[in-house]
Amino acid sequence: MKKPQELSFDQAAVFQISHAQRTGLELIWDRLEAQEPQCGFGTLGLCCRHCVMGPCRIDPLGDGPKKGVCGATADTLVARHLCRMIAAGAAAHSDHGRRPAILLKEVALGENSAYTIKDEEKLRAVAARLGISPEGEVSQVALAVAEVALSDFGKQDTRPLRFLEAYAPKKRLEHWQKLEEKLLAQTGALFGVLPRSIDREVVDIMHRTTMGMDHDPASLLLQGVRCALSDGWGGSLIATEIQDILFGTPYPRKVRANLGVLKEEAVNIVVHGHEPVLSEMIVQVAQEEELVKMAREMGAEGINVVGLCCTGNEILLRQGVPVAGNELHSELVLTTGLCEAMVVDVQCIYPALPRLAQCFHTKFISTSDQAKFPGAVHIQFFEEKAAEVARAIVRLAVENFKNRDPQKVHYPRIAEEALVGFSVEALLKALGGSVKPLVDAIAQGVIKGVAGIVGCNNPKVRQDYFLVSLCRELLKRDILVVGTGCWAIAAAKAGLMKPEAAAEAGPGVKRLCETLGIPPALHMGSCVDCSRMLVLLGAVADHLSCDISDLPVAGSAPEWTTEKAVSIGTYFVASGVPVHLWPAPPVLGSPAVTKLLTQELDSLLGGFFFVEEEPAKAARKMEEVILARRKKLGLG
Ligand code: SF4
Ligand code: MSK
Repeated sequence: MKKPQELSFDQAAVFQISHAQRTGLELIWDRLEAQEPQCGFGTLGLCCRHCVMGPCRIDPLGDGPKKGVCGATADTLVARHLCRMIAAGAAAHSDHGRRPAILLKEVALGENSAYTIKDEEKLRAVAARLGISPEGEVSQVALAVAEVALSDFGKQDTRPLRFLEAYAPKKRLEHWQKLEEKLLAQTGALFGVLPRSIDREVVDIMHRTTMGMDHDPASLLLQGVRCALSDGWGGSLIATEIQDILFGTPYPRKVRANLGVLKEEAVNIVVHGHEPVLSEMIVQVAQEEELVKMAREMGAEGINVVGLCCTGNEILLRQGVPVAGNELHSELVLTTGLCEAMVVDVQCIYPALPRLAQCFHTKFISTSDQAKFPGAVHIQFFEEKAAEVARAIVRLAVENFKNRDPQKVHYPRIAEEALVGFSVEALLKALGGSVKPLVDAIAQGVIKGVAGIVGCNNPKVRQDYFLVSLCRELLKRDILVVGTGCWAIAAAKAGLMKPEAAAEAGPGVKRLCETLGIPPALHMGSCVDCSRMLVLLGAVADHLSCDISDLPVAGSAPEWTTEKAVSIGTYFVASGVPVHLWPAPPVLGSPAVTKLLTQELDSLLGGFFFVEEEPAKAARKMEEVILARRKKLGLG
């Protein structure tokens, strides 16, 4: 058994893992150990179960087979598998985006009175961007925006997504169009890159990766690119923009992060998953007098709602609700013995959680028809009855306070302060209304460039070590860091989101942060909010009349876990951003696909993937990319 400090870089986690090890509670690291050694074929992407002539596997080095039963090669297997990962990731983000789009339509039509439009200014700005008249009745504008969003999910023509056309910078849009024309002229075959509709690109991948369909790795990967673009400039962007309209655009606010946000004297409700639709309502009803009174009658001081993962990020940024941790904290938070309820919606919710909750008094409450868990209490969420459902959940948690066993309470009183909420609108405000000061800071060499860090925790990597160390390495090199998801929570827990943390950065980042009053690591939101980074890149590119692939920027997903991260990485690469990954994706079984991803995509799209195991080495490579682009721009 590994020592807790080998498993996590976060002292609160180390404290809690030690407790779990002492008391015999099973955690994710134990299950990883039980799986080892993990399957080499799977690690290399060399297994296939797409039909029942299989399962097939390919042995690249030994005496085993070099083809599947149907004749599929390693290149096909690897490319098909990666494509399906992209499709699954894009589907998750985009299905998330569909929900607020439908809700906006219902609110506009007066069919749902539980929600309102909180940010009318953003609604009118989004409408104007989409070419819809921003004037007139709010409900009319909202309906028109919702209709465009919903049509991007299901339209059947071949015109690119309206959201992509409206938001992608001019030169990038031209680049994708020309690429399609060039490939047609060179090969006589169609290679689509521009997404037609969000649902269609996922279906296309599921179709073309069945037995006996597309076996050409380049063709498969280009469809992967198209599908990923339908996520970044489509489903995720729609999620972000419409959630801002319905729940408010984030602006900077001070918050607290880590397990110490739990309160011993209060009813603790942990909300976990990705969507803000229910959690916003839980935060709201938990402040109602009747429920607070009920909590007091139970002997608690009040009700303490805290977030986890990206549901946590959503309400952290918009409501200032404290966040208990990122992905690998989801079990640890239960082991504190302080959670009256864990309420989950969708995505990144370990099926182990209900079993662990049963070791305590915690009610594990699932709410989505798409994410049910054996051992959970299921309280179905209906948007039109949002407040009633949220009240039922909070009441259950409050009633459960009496069942808390003080003997089982054990938690670290560790939490950091952070300044979060850097939406594009908030950043522009901090910059005085335009991206010019940021562009000037880059052009004058005050900072070298900007890096985006995204993604998850992965028990194969010491928790938060890569996320935090990479961030520190980049800041030291005078590269400003922005990001989302579990990285953002890691950076907040590590204190990198306090303005004072600029003292750790190089002189340029320090000066910029002090001038603008911002921290050196900027929290831009949840996983779907990676779209905010695309919008920011687009604004800078348009300001300079250049392409994103000209900008001194780089990205990283250094502890990635989910298929969603593959889609995110791919849409950044496809938008012209080089992206670092660790761990390596399951593609190394095909040298041809590996070469495509790490080299050839660069000439097609202006972005590429690279793998690096050490934070300092990854930061150096990202700096090299940024410096090379500066040189090309004549910035020295
Ligand atoms: Fe095997 Fe081909 Fe079927 Fe895959 S599609 S399981 S490689 S026969
Ligand atoms: S929650 S996708 S583990 S960032 Fe968005 Fe974290 Fe990755 Fe889930």
